[in-house]
Amino acid sequence: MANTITDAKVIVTCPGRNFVTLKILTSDGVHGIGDATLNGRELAVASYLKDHVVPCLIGRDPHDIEDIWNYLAKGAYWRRGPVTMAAIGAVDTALWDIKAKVAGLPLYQLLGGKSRSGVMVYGHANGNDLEETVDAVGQYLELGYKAVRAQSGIPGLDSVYGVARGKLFYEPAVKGAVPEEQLWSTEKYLDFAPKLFEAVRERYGFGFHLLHDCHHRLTPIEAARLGKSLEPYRLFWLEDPTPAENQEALKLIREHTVTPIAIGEIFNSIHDCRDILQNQHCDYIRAAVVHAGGITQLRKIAALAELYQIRTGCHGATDLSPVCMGAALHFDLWVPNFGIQEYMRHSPETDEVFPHAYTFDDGYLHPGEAPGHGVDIDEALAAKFPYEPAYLPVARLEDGTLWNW
Ligand code: KDG
Ligand code: MG
Repeated sequence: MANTITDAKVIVTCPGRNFVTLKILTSDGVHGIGDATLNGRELAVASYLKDHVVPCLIGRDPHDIEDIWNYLAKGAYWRRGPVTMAAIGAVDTALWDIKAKVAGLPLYQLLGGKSRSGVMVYGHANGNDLEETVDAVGQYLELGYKAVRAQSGIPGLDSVYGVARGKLFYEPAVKGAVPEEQLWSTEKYLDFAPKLFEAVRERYGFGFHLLHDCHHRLTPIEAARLGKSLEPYRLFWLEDPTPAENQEALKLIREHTVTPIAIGEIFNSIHDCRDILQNQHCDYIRAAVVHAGGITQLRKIAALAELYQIRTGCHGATDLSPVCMGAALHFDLWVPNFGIQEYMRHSPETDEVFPHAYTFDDGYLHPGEAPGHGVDIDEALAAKFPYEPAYLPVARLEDGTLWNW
């Protein structure tokens, strides 16, 4: 009898932070899993999957990945959006996992084989002030990282994106029934940022890649000024300099600076990427397996980017589960126009809930050779960590105006 999808479970677990995982079961006993986590909106995706997607999967051939993708993306009539695309991304990832397991091959072999021996990753160095952050960069270099992102506390601001609160693992979501509010000052940031990168290069030189995330906070001309002021420190990239809705902003930034631009972690469709890629308004595209509709759409985005020598730099924060990381690493090992992969280590509890085949060695991750994407879920352990409401913070300017977090 033909192999069919017999069931799909949506598993919500909180081993330190919330994750939504889809597990698809098939008649010949093979299962696949996909990440469906959308930070701060987890239950919306869980419901979308349980109530509207899972019933449509039962009885289908799990090998019809492209047809199922189109069925879910076009068949819903209501297209795109982070909730829909995270759900589709989870189905797609689980189906690629199944196909590769049935083939008895690691997923990267089905995509076209390896294009490199390892996946260069960047780690997150952060500190409460300039000194602490510069020291933290050194710790990552000692661990063998070839690329480090630096984010620092800013004089005069209480809490800043990217800075851990006394923990080893930075986690932007804050537990609680409603989001925490934080104050932001672009003036203080722009005054401070060049001093940080000057100090990092002065201490450690230029023999490694240095990255920074603006996290959508600047206006186009402010971003242009920052990019220009950071040119002497030769960043690998400046990420999300402005909010991505106004894509023309990148053109203005480009006219003023040669600091490379990365964007796209909140994009969920190839159509979000299309104009930016075709106009060569970025150097790295950050769309991720989970939020951009899985491997099926991500590889189309990468193929479009390749035409313009734009490289990939997949989002890999802690809210993208180890399942997403595993799938991303297979994609990264294969994709011809690979740039870099973000790697924020998950907590030990999370790693235990999601046993995985990927390994870190000397600045590179490798997805491993296990059939599929190499990541599973320990359901019994996951059940011990029930969902806890948590949200990303909200930012306001010092006069109370709501701003981009
Ligand atoms: O859920 C939001 C986080 O993933 C985001 O704030 C992390 O910007 C981020 C990054 O570059 O990792
Ligand atoms: Mg970012």
